[in-house]
Amino acid sequence: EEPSHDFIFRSKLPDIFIPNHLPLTDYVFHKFSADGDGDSSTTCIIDGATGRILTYADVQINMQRIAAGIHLFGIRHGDVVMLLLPNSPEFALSFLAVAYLGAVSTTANPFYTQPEIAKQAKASAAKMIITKKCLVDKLTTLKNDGVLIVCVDDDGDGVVSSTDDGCVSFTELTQADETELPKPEISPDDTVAMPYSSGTTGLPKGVMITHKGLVTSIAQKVDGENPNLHFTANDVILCFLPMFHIYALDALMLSAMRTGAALLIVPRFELNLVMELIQRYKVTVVPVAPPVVLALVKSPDTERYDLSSVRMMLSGAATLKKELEDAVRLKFPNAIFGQGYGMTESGTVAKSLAFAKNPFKTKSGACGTVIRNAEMKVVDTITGSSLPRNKSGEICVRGDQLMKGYLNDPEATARTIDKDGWLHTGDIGFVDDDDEIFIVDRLKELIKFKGYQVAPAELEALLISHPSIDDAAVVAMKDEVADEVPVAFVVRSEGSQLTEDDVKSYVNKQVVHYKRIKMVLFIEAIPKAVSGKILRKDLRAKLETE
Ligand code: AYL
Repeated sequence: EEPSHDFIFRSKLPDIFIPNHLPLTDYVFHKFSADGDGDSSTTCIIDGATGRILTYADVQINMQRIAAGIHLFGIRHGDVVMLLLPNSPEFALSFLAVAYLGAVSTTANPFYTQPEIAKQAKASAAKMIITKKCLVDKLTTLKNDGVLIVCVDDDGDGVVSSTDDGCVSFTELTQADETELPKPEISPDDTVAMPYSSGTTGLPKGVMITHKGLVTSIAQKVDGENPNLHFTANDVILCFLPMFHIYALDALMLSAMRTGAALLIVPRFELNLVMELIQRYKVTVVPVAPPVVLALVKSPDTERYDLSSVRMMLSGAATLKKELEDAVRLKFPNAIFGQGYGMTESGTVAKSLAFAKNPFKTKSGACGTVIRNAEMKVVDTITGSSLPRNKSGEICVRGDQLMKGYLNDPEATARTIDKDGWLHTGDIGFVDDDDEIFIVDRLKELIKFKGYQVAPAELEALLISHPSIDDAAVVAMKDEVADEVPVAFVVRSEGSQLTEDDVKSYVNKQVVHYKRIKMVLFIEAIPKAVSGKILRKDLRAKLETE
């Protein structure tokens, strides 16, 4: 049978020219180059922890010096540097320096346990880890294996501290001579960022995001006559969302820098501190995730601060319940509220057109409209054929913003991006009559705890490594605060007296807090298809009857 034509959805905004032949840092700082109109003496970064300010000139010179410093320590084009840092100016500077050099940043959660860090560092073949003093204890084995450890001085006083712990001081990088480093050659298809994501199935994998991909993703949001996400040089953009994650890296940090806005970097989310910072720095843009929306809606303290400077609030990374969105809109009537939807592998897929320079009317509960210079379709999960408006199916997206693929995993890459270039998100949703996208379900096995990824396969591998566990499966259970939490079904080996607490303590000490198993259910056998695939739907159904 001949395939009929595809139903393809596009942005309401026209396509634009995207200079995605440029290396990422040339593109991001173009405004401040010889042919740009930016003023480099304006604020680029405000360190929320100390009040320190870095101008666009400071950031660019530091980027070049750190690049020269990293180069002196042997990092070359294509080499991988792990960033293991909380949100900080040093995170931003390190990321930019690695990109400038043509090397690759693999970003990791600084709260990861020692084995989680080791797994990612080894899989990505990181040659250098940039971190903080308080985290080096987790890196001893890697250091002994020859990985170079760079430490940001905790006191930040610019004094080179002793290196008798075998670590290089970050100050040694910032004091390098930028004129010693010739401008590196970079191709648009070179990988620049490599966060880890489990995608639609299996273990976390290195997501190879190229210069071209990231430039495209940023441009789709903030470039053009009528940008979809209208950031300007007058904006102060708050950043407490984790910078190791694509949402903050792409949609906040790099998008802010492209537009000449100021980025207020906050190491962690603490509601009252955040509200005080909004008041003090007259923050205009507040990017959030659903748990933060809940905290804002519930807080009696929002009245105690002057939050009137906020003109835009955007939520992303997980499902936001419509009642919650309605409540936050009521509480901040002067701010435009909307959602973004994306995936580590795909960059931003959708953004609310309420954020455009010339905004459109949008509906509560929608996660945006597909970004410009991209195509989207919704496919029937059984037949694979594309569906018209108002019909739910798997969301697929195509465009230059997509990842190049998973590191060393062509099979997983081929499962995710098909031969026609469509990335299959594993999300179920539909497009309504006004081009707005609604996510209704998730096809993939991924669990999202407050927007953080929990890969069932990772927990299952840990469970099965226990001598008294024959088989195991992990699925999501609904949770009021976290949205979803991981729950384990466990098959005990013959004669074993293993308890729920035994299982929890075995797994939970090996993983970061949001991957901890919340409940254990013992079962005779894990339901599986003939192919060996775990029938997760059956297990989730079982959970509901518990
Ligand atoms: P990952 N509503 C519902 N689910 C969402 C939403 C949303 N608004 N955003 C993300 N998700 C889920 O790789 C969805 O299941 O990246 C999606 O496949 O950690 C999965 O999270 C991807 O999880 C932006 C705005 C990126 C948001 C993002 C989110 C990145 C989350 C760029 O501009």
